[in-house]
Amino acid sequence: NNTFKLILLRHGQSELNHENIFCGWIDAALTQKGKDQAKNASTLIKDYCQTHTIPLPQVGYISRLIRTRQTIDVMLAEMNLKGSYEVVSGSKYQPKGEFKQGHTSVLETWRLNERHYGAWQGKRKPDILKEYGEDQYMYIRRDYQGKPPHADLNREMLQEVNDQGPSTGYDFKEPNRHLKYHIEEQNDEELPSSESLKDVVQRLEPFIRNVVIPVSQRNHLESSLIIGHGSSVRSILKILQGLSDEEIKNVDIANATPLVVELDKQNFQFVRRYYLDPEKAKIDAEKVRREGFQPNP
Ligand code: DG2
Repeated sequence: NNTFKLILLRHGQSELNHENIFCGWIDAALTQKGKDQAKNASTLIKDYCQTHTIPLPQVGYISRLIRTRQTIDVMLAEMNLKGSYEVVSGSKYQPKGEFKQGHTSVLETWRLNERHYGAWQGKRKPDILKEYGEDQYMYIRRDYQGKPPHADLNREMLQEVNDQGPSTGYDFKEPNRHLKYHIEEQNDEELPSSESLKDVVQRLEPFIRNVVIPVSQRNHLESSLIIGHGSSVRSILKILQGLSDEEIKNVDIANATPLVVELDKQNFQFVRRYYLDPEKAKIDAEKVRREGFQPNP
């Protein structure tokens, strides 16, 4: 076993995924299907760790959005692991003690958040596709530099409900930023109001290099689990695998499909990556790409 296994996962289906609505930093919860997907993911991970005779992940990373927290909660319960949770606001971290087997230290960071989808947040994908046209829609969704128009942060601060509301009638609220991200604001983190994938890579890379890798290396961990979002998982692949701006355009990440990135234990260089259920991953990724083109995902 000369590789460290970094297990990447996009959270299970959220209420806004289900409604075909751009979510970004809106704090949507998981659907029942999303929770079931999280359970299936933990079964795959349990089998994987058993086959490779490595302990279940002793360290987990999640974003500050509730859909990743709910995903890991379901998974830890399913794997019989106890969890403790801690918010890390910057890109430095000093563990308070040793990591133990049977316990998972979960570190929460805004750097793993979905990209801020700007003014597109809360809007239906088919409506945006109609408004912008196919080329522009796909450019903003998938080009490395594609960026939606900025969100009106006053709305986000005031926690207003979207005027028109999504056509399905789901009553979502945008989180009050000052309440939700006060730890980050106190530490002078600059939080965005719209992001491209490039912006996500820039905010996430220091966390991967200064927290995830040293924590794994210094504590001789065999594996860790990262629960992120479509854009944060794509960013991690870009960072660790060194994918080009062109290559990353064609990568889509389905909900709750475990993706293992093996890194050399000596230098933490990329060795290989694979899905634990490659056939399902392929079919589901294609569906993600086509979101907006059909009425429902
Ligand atoms: C989706 C990604 O992110 O949307 O923000 O709506 O992973 O948090 O559900 P997630 C969103 P696409 O970029 O795939 O359209």
